[in-house]
Amino acid sequence: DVQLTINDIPLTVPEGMSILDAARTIDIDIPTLCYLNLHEMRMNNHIASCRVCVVEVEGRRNLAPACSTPVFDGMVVKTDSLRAVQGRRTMVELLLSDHPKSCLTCSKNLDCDLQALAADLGIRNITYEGEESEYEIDKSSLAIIRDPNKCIRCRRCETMCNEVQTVGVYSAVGRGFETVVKTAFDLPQHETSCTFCGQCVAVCPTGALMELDQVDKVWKALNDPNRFVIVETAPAVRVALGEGFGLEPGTIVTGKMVAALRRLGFDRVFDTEFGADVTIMEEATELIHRLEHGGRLPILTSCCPAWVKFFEHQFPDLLDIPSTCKSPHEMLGVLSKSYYAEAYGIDPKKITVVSVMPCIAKKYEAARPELGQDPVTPDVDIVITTRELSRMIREAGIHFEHLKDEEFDHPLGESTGAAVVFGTTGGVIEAALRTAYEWLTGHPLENVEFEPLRGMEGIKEAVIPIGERDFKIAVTHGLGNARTILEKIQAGESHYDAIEIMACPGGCIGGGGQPYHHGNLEILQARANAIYQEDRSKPLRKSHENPAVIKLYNEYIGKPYGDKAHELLHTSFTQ
Ligand code: HC0
Ligand code: SF4
Repeated sequence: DVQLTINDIPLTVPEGMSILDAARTIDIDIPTLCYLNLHEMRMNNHIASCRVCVVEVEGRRNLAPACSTPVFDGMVVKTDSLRAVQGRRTMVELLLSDHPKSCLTCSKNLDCDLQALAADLGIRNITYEGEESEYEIDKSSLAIIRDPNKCIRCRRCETMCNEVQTVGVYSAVGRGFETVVKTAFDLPQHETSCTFCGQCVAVCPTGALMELDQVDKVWKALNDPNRFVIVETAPAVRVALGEGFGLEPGTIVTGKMVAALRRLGFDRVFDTEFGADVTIMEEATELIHRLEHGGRLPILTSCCPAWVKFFEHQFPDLLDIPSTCKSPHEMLGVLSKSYYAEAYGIDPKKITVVSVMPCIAKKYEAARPELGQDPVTPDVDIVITTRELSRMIREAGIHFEHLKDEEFDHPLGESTGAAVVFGTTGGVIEAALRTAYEWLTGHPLENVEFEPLRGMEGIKEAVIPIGERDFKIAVTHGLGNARTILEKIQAGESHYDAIEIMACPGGCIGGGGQPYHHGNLEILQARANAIYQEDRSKPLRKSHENPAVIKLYNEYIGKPYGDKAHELLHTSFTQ
């Protein structure tokens, strides 16, 4: 340990710690736009490119970047001296001199770290008349918009994509002012191996990386008298949407969210969780089918579209092991346009299904041609993120905090606790086990909570005895962790029966479309806790006990994994 003082406050911290992290231990925030140490995700961006965190170190002539300067014994640091503050302002002014001044119309407006810092530092004019770079905006993908003009070269996206997700889409080229973060060979985003997980968007401090905004499309559908507009909401949205309205992370806003969606004018408010319960009916049956017919194991969950794109690109030899189930929001979409439409006499061609997701990749998934009954009838028409929904609510002038709770519409709004846990890492496999256990043993499962599958560990493993057989289960989140486990399977070093994989650290609660965590991962933990609390509060906690799901199978689908189920609820993967 070393002893030092920061702003005359004495403190003791471990050797090797940066000044910036040391200051945080005594609640002094040194601003930074590039540094990001998300220990739990194994992300550490410490390239000292923005130079906003400069501080004065006694005995040194130059200001030191706090993020990359380690503490030493007897060090005397001033973060708030006139020189340090001036240095910081100069750096921000330089960044602003080469940044578009279109904050008012930027989609990151009021959520931008650069804007917030300029406000905090009281910058009122930009003294440096620099030359502004001009780059083309990349609108090639159906999920992510990349505007290099707003890039401040912090390289967080690069670290996230290369080191945490191991996809390697971005790299910085050039030096100094000329540096720019580009895709490999400067390819349009949709031609790269990008999975659209959106984690780069989640850590971008400015509006350089944003989701494709589809709010206008939703307004248009809502205002078209010829459209019957159905909305469905993902499990993870209800534990994060409140953050957009100043509520504490982890506040459960299911009832308010339903009320807000009705006020926005949706004709029906359904729940992706109904689709999640149906997914479990199919996936548990598929697992049992593979066990009985000597099918290939492990079975991999396939409801995360970024993960699907990742294995299609990177592990084409494993294309036959993921479950063929469509993801829950796709199942809900196709059931809305078939089962529900037939029962209520609505022309499926007039139905628009909008799904609200924590995820950016769902935008790309919904556009996959095989996920629809025919080319003009996709299962899901429009996907908006949690952030886009909170904007719509504000745009409509709805006081979200004051709304009274309302219930989802029936029957596609009914769900069990098993469906809500889909929203956090480990949840899908836990839900599947709750059903598979009862189907395989014929006995009721007393304790439905599988503790070893829970928590934020990157790779979790557990052996779960079911009847005569021990099931070896793994759970991973973050694509880098997924790669580790798949490479072991390829090499024949590991044998599992089932693996859940989610692309985003934390699972869907940490999705790229959620309210920004700004580097505070306690927010993800609070959302996860809320998911488990919602599960405990449900009277039914096993998917196969959902009465509306039982009715769906009796009246419409027939057997799980049967012909009708295959036609509507299953898909295939391509290289
Ligand atoms: Fe998820 Fe889903 S759990 S992927 O993370 O399976 O996005 O929340 O909606 O579809 O249900 C996201 C979340 C979903 C789907 C469900 C699954
Ligand atoms: Fe990489 Fe994910 Fe961003 Fe694509 S969306 S560039 S895969 S971090």
